[in-house]
Amino acid sequence: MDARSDDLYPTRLERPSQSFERLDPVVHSSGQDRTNGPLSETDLARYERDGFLVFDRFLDSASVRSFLDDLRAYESNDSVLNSEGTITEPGKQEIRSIFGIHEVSDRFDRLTRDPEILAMVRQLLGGDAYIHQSRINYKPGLHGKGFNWHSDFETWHAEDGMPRMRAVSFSITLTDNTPFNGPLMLVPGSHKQFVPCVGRTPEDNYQSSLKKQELGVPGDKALNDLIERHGITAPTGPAGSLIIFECNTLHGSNANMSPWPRSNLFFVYNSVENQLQQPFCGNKPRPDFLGNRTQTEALQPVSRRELSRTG
Ligand code: 6CS
Ligand code: FE
Repeated sequence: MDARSDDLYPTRLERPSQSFERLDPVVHSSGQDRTNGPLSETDLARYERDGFLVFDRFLDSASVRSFLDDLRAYESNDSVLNSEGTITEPGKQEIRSIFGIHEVSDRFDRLTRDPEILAMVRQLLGGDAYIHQSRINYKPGLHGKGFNWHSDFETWHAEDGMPRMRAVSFSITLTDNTPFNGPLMLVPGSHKQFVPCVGRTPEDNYQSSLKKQELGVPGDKALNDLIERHGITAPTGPAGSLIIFECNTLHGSNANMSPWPRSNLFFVYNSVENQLQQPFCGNKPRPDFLGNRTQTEALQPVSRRELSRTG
C-alpha cells in the first residue's frame, strides 16, 4: 500500500524502519495557557521529560468505592456483558475490558468532565478536547492477562486515523496497584521517539488485538534500545491514584498472578483540532467505542453541584 502524503507517522510496514523523533510537541500549550491550570511548571517539565505523571490519592476512597460498586454490577448486567465493547480474557469468561464506559455510566461521564481534569487537559493539549476512547481494564486476580509493549498513538494513528500526537490518557486505579497484580509499566522518555511497526493490519483487527495485541508491538531491537536507555517505571500505589500518560509513551503490563484484581479506569482525551481521519493503515474505521467520530464537540466541565451528586 503506498504511503499517504498526509501520513507523518508511517507504520504497519512491510519491513522494519528506523524509529525517528516525534514531530509534535509534548505539551501543546504555551504562555498563559501553559501556566493557567492545576499542573505546575515542575509537573509540565516532568511530563515533557518522562511522558507521564503520577498523583497518589487523586480520588477519595468513597468515590473509588462507588466506581467499584458499578463495576461489580456490570459483571451481572446482561446488556453490558453482551455489548460489543465488553472484551473477555482470551479463552475465559472473565471480563478483560469494558470500552465506552463513559456512555454506560453517568458517574464515569461526570468524571471525564471534572473541572480540574479538564483544566489539566487544556494545559497538556493546548485547548478544547473530547473523549476519543474510554475503558475499564479489569485484570482479575489469577486470570488477568497482560498487555504487550505498545504505543497507543501507533494504534490510534494506524487503525483510527488519528493524525498527530495530541492526545493524552488519564488512568485512575480502582484497586491498589502493587508489584504483584500486573501494574501499568511505562518507559520514561519513550514518547519522544515514534517506533514504526511491521505487519499489515487485517480488517477487524480489533476483534483479536483487544484480547492479545500482536500488531503495533515494536520489534525486539527497538524495545531493547528504548528500555536499555530509559528503564521501566511501574507506578504502584493506593486505589484512587491518577496516572496521566502521553499518547505515544511506550507501556504494557504483566499478567496478574496475584489473587487481587488490578482494575483501572482509562479515558483518552483528543484535541478537537486532531479529529480522526481515514485510518492510515488503509482499513475501514473501527467502531465508535474504540475511536469516537460522532461526539467530538469540546467537553464542558460539569458544575460542582453536578459533581457532588451521588448515584
Ligand atoms: O486498540 C486500542 O485502542 C487499545 N489497545 C491498547 C493495548 N491500548 C490502547 C487501547 O485501549
Ligand atoms: Fe495501551
